[in-house]
Amino acid sequence: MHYRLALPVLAACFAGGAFAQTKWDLPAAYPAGNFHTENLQAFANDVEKASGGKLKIQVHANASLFKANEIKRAVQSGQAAIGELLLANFENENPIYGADGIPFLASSYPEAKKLAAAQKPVLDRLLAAQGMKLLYTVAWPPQGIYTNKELTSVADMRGLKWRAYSPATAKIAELVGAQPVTIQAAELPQALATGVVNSYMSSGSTGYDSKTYESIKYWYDTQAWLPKNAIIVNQKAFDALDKPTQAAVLKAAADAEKRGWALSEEKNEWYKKALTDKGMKIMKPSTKLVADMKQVGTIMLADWQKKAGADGTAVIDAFQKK
Ligand code: PCA
Repeated sequence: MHYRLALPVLAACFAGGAFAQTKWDLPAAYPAGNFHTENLQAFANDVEKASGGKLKIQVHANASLFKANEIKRAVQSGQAAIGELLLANFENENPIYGADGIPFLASSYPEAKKLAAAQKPVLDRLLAAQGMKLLYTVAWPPQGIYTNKELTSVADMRGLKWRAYSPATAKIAELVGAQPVTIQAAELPQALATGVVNSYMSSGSTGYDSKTYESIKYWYDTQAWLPKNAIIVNQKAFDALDKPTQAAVLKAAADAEKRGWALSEEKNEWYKKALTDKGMKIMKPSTKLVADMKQVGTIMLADWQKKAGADGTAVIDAFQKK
């Protein structure tokens, strides 16, 4: 008798939404301790709190749910409601994704922010056409060259076994005569430990995460570009949330963007010190090496502009204007 009365009351509560919780899986490609992932986790916590527990986002770090280059399609198809991707990974789909992967186009935090703003309207349009929405982006720290060989010019890079993470980093290898192998960050520690690769370009962040200091001696601090991670959401999944929860997601995303960029810049210094403490030498590249790398950048920019057409022109114009 007792139960007969209580159960409908409980059921009414669920139906009324008081306890209804939406759960989103968030595939991410970088280790749990990486600053991007920590920022993502803070974003997820903020959303859960601000939505009063109505939306719970479960972060799956280190490519444990999907490989880095599969996350975009997973979100597009709704296999995951939300995900983190490295924009530059998708340059072959549309050059606009690769604007922040061109060496020496935007090579400082202020420039990277300008480029992010210039890219955003086009990214919004491209993602919307695929049923997705951009929530926020955060830059990686500036990219430098990991190698065991002392580099005086790019001629010294010939024949290196080069880890690439994107079409652009593979292209660099081609231009300098190195042998590119594409390896996602989650598999980099093993590739280094087994000698599959002996060089690559990335941030101090990934060098630290992947324990690159155990097999590689130098990092040339070329500050060549700052690629961005983007958090994207499936539009239908977003639209299915009630209005206050949508607002909570957007507010948490704006906060995460601000916090993430600040964290990236702050950690950039920390990573360099951490790598030094682990025995690596942080090298200032020679004038010749910088000039050579800039030439590589010039070739890649011209190439990119040819492929990127009117959208590319719009992005570069907006970047240079502001
Ligand atoms: N780390 C990522 C992408 C850029 C970066 O700094 C990686 O190496 O895969």
